[in-house]
Amino acid sequence: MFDYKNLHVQDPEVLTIIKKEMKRQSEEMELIASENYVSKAVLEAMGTVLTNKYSEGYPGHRYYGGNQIIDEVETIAIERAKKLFKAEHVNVQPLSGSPANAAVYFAFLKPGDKVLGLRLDHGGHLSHGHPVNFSGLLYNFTQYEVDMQTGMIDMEKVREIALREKPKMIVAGYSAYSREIEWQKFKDIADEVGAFTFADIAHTAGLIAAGEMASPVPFFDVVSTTTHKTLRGPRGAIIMCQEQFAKQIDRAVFPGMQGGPHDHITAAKAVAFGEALQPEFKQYAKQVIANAKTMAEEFIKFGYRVISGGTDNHLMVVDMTSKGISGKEAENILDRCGISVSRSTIPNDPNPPMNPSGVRFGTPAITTRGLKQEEIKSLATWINAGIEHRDEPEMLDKIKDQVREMCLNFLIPSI
Ligand code: DSN
Repeated sequence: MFDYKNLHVQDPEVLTIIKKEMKRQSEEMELIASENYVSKAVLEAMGTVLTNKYSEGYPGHRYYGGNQIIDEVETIAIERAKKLFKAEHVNVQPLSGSPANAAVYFAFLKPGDKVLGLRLDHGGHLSHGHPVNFSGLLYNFTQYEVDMQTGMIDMEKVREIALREKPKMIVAGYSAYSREIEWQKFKDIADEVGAFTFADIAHTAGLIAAGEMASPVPFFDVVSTTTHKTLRGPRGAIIMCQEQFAKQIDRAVFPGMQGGPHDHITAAKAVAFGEALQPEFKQYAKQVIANAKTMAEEFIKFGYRVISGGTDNHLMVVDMTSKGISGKEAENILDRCGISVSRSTIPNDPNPPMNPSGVRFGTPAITTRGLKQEEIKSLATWINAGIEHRDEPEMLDKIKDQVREMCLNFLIPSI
């Protein structure tokens, strides 16, 4: 990989910090559902002179000179994304997930328009209408919920709300929801009330691209995704839409929301899409799901309440109060053991978002490392031991050593 010899001479202070993070990533287990490890090729594409270029506009229509080569890289990223998701039109310029979603709203809505989105504490995303977010401030969101008994979305309830509210857009696709999404039912409801359909598949894009989960792309009006979660590309996003909305999406991204795209990231997106088109990526996606299912089963065996009783994708939300501990406390204890997780609300959480009741666990990163069901069982055992013996420093030290040893046997591709 990179030898960092220039950084070493010019700015050892920053290099020291980068090296500390490399060591942390190498020696700790990453169970944050939205994180992953890029390949060496993706990392190399990001560290290129393409970062030096300004290229407002689109291939063949730029507002700066010297963009003939940038046009080639953006075109290849677009073509690969179209093939990967079977999309009619793709914009590869969005800088990240929230800006992509802002562009989608900007393309389809006027401020004050009515929209349906899933509540944040039920698994939705901030940009799906939370009152502190631009989405909730600019648009008139009504939030739907998961069913408290099943932990799953009740499509009859969504239909009732849609018939009552008559939204202009319905948002589906979530950040902390572990079940298949009934895309076709969302589409049917939207058609019944005359709403646009918008899917945010940031979390499951890799699983969808691999054909391991159902895709909304062929029939939803517009679909956004980040490129760095299960899709395993650089930090960024894309928007896909039906051809009839292509112009309004492109205009909303540029000049509506953004200036120059990040061309070095566009190159890395192209590389990641190329990787996701390979047969090995399908195996990866299958294993991500198999690992998550095993992890959920193990947690249930250990007596944890897993929201919805399991998972169909790469993540699960676990109610830590079933073990007499908050999500934040669990996050801290697991950090102490060399395991990174993110605390999470549970549906109708009685506790505040900074100290919620749950933890969200995900398997994309550890699957990239090569972990399979056998290792997942060990990991779940250590997690449970850490939670149950949280007041025993020697036990926590022992778990940390075991985690580190496993990490050193399953290396990160880019380090
Ligand atoms: N921050 C991402 C996540 O963790 O799900 C979503 O934006």
